[in-house]
Amino acid sequence: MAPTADEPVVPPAAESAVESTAQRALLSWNRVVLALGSNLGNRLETLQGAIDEIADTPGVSLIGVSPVYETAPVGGPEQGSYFNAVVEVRTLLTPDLVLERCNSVEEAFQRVRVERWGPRTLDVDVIAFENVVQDDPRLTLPHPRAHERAFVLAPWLDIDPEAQVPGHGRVADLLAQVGLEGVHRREDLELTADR
Ligand code: A4P
Ligand code: MG
Repeated sequence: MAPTADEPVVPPAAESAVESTAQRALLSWNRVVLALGSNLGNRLETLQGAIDEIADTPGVSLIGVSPVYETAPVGGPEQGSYFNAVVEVRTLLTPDLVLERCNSVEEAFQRVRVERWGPRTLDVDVIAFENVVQDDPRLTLPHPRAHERAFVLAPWLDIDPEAQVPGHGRVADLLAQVGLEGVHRREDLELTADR
């Protein structure tokens, strides 16, 4: 029946618009920062292998890979120096699935958890997931110690000079406070995003 003059006519929403709105709500590409550390075995090969595994994850797209830093161990028993790096990804995965993937990558490199802060072939931590702040001990966001660790802040700043640690401020300012003692960029080494 044709509408009368005083009846409002609401045109139906285009189906494609409805679909893309729904998809946006369900699937958004979130920005995630991951930190990698290794101080056993072939450290550079391990970090590169981990980056390759991260890049191969469905729903994960690698955006940036930092330089390699050689760093003095922080905390734990006496142990050798670390190689540390930071990668930035965009992902469709939830925070829990990102952590699960990080744990699988660690396992693939035969990480054995013997003691907290002890030597390890590979540690992959979720440093930040967008601006999410959560206190869950299984997955604390941002990583509870990232803002005070030069071995995370220095490589992160290299790939994103505007980076912020949610709730703590700019990475550049945090690194200026913490200082660069014990962290040394290895100009002679390189990690790559496209292998
Ligand atoms: N967990 C909670 N939040 C997170 C998160 N944001 N990312 C839980 C990753 N894991 C998170 O982790 C212990 C528990 O933390 C897990 O059950 C996880 O669900 P883990 O990797 O099993 O153990 P860990 O790494 O020995 O302990 P932790 O507390 O993560 O140690 P950190 O703080 O990561 O420190 N010195 C140098 N120079 N370079 C390093 O890379 N790394 C460490 C480890 C110590 N000193 C270092 C370095
Ligand atoms: Mg860890």
